[in-house]
Amino acid sequence: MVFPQTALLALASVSLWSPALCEQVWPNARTDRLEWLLYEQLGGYASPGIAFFVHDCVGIGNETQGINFGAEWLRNAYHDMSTADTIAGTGGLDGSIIYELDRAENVGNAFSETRDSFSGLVTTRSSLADLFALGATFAIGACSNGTMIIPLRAGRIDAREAGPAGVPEPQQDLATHTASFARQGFNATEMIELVACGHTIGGVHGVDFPEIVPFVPNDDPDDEHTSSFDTSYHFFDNKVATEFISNTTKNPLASGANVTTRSDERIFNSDGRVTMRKLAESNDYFTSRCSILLERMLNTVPKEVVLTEPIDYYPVKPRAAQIDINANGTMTFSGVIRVEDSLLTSPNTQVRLHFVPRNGSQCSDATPCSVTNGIAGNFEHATCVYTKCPATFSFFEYSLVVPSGQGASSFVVEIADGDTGASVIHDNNGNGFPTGESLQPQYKLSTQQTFLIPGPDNTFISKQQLNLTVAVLNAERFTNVTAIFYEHKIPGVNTGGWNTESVELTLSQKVEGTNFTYYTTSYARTFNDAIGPHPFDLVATGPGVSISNDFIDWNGFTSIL
Ligand code: HEM
Ligand SMILES: *[C@@H]1O[C@H](CO)[C@@H](O)[C@H](O)[C@H]1NC(C)=O
Ligand SMILES: *[C@@H]1O[C@H](CO)[C@@H](O)[C@H](O)[C@H]1NC(C)=O
Ligand SMILES: *[C@@H]1O[C@H](CO)[C@@H](O)[C@H](O)[C@H]1NC(C)=O
Ligand SMILES: *[C@@H]1O[C@H](CO)[C@@H](O)[C@H](O)[C@H]1NC(C)=O
Ligand SMILES: *[C@@H]1O[C@H](CO)[C@@H](O)[C@H](O)[C@H]1NC(C)=O
Ligand SMILES: *[C@@H]1O[C@H](CO)[C@@H](O)[C@H](O)[C@H]1NC(C)=O
Ligand SMILES: *[C@@H]1O[C@H](CO)[C@@H](O)[C@H](O)[C@H]1NC(C)=O
Ligand SMILES: *[C@@H]1O[C@H](CO)[C@@H](O)[C@H](O)[C@H]1NC(C)=O
Ligand SMILES: *[C@@H]1O[C@H](CO)[C@@H](O)[C@H](O)[C@H]1NC(C)=O
Ligand SMILES: CC(=O)N[C@H]1CO[C@H](CO)[C@@H](O)[C@@H]1O
Repeated sequence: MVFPQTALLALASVSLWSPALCEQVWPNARTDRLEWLLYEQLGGYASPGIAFFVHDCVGIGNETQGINFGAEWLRNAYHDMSTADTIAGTGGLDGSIIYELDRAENVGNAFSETRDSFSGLVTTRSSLADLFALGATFAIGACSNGTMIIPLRAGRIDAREAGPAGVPEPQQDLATHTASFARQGFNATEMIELVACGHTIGGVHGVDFPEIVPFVPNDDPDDEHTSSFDTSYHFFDNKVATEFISNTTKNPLASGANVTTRSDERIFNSDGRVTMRKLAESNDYFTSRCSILLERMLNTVPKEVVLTEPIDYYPVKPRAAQIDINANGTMTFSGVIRVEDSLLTSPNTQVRLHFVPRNGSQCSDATPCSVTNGIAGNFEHATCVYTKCPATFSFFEYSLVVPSGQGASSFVVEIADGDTGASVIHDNNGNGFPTGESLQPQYKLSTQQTFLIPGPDNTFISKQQLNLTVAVLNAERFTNVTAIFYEHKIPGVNTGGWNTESVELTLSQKVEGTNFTYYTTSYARTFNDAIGPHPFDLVATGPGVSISNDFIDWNGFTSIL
């Protein structure tokens, strides 16, 4: 069946067709990368699965060794943030902690472990500071069994160097802590609450704090001599408060033998236990106060940083789109459509893509521009590490060949219930999903190769080469077709900025029977750490015209070994 655009518009006015509600317009350079990491936590299409590190809170940590990954990711975010000066508008969640690990206030493995878990995911669209916030939201969600979902905003900027010291330490007195929390933007009541919110998971490691948790000769030698804050140290609940109020707490910072380091006791008692009693009375009140204060903590950033709106998921999201120009005068649009499972209302539901031809030409029986995939075409499923996910997703592959003169500037996605016939058009808030067909890497013609080359001192270092072919539509408009490659300024650390290299592509040939022209280049990079190549950008410029295709992932290209 053929679906010209005019027919689509006519159908849209029929009552069976209701427009889908979605505020976000795709693509969004500031949030799309984090949307992917946040909502495709497990499974999914090329998901790194980083949230698995904190499944059930402890995650890949080992409770018998006293290692709780959820607790580490939350403590990491607080320590990075807690040197903020909210009056001056400096510091906050900015990733500066990676330069501050030699300080006594940052003792323990939590901070280097969190850095190493996330640094491979740093891109120009996901700063280490954003990833630290993401990690904390994962931890809070996983430790609360999915009941506390902290809204995540994007846009934090990584510091290039250490900031001032000032993480609170347990031997400091109440006045010092009150002043410290005021500097961080939390008043005396909020200080009590935020400390309780942090100290509901994990505990104090005697290997790092022997003055708080003293070494006992016959103690279990494996658990880093960890003494937990409450009896549910892998669960985000108000036991930290109930056990404190009932005077049964084993929290080493509240009832430990060393009175000097009982900072939690001093803080929790500072208003005559009024706040702790309220937190102890209701777990719902506890988690709601913690949600508010932890969100504020994660959004504490230097004054020049502008955060995005909270990142919602797209009910329908294009993924891994490829456009190849074929030798026979056609072009192939292929890729993956991610669909929220709740939209797949019956086992017979069909997902149809309707492409809008370039320059208003019409689809026909001879040259159709729709493609349909049923539930059977679902080849992947994305879910989350919480018991209850905000959304789960299915993935549908598509491939459509059209004459290159017809092309396609955008498409809409129709989801049709196979039983009732009811149909919903997802049109990206009225914009359609743009294909960006005018400037496209050629996945079938490009190749990527990795090999070892002799380095200094008889060692070998890795070299990666991308032989890139790009198809440009109506190339006469442009004087320059340029690829912009990014490399980390600091190998291995993966933050602290980017070196960019602009490479002019060379005109190769006009593709017979089409208005596309191939441009090529060969780009080689050497690297001495495991961090893969960063996505690159393409730009075509000419008199009064400029188009771009940004953030192209190397993973799409064929690798030859
Ligand atoms: C006066 C303020 C605070 C002091 C003095 C303090 C002190 C400490 C100490 C000494 C530890 C033991 C660390 C270890 O052995 O690994 C700890 C653990 C922890 N803190 Fe705090 N803290 C404070 C506030 C906070 C806040 C506001 C949060 C988060 C909202 C937080 C989150 C955590 C977490 C999650 C752990 C457990 C880490 C693990 O088990 O690996 N702390 N804190
Ligand atoms: C956790 O640590 C204990 C004690 O060292 C060890 O016996 C156990 O195998 C570890 N478990 C995992 C899952 O690594
Ligand atoms: C987590 O939530 C699910 C239902 O949402 C429940 O069945 C399960 O017992 C909860 N787990 C814990 C540890 O509370
Ligand atoms: C802290 O602020 C909250 C509201 O933002 C207020 O209810 C509370 O009384 C304040 N506490 C102090 C000690 O000022
Ligand atoms: C108690 O803690 C303080 C501060 O860290 C330390 O100076 C002192 O030696 C500790 N006392 C004992 C008995 O460990
Ligand atoms: C707990 O200790 C405090 C301070 O010593 C005391 O006022 C309170 O009555 C005790 N509470 C219980 C439940 O024993
Ligand atoms: C043109 O080439 C493409 C890609 O090889 C192929 O899928 C398509 O069927 C061909 N079309 C015609 C009309 O030969
Ligand atoms: C190339 O573009 C011209 C001008 O837009 C158009 O008339 C012609 O049909 C196109 N040729 C092909 C093969 O697409
Ligand atoms: C990639 O391009 C380089 C430079 O033009 C060339 O030497 C090499 O043979 C090409 N590699 C492949 C696999 O085509
Ligand atoms: C276009 O390419 C030429 C030759 O490679 C180069 O000299 C010039 O700076 C480029 N112009 C732009 C706007 O990139
Ligand atoms: C006649 C016409 O509208 N031509 C346009 C077709 O699409 C290309 C690429 O978007 C434009 O450059 C042409 O102007």
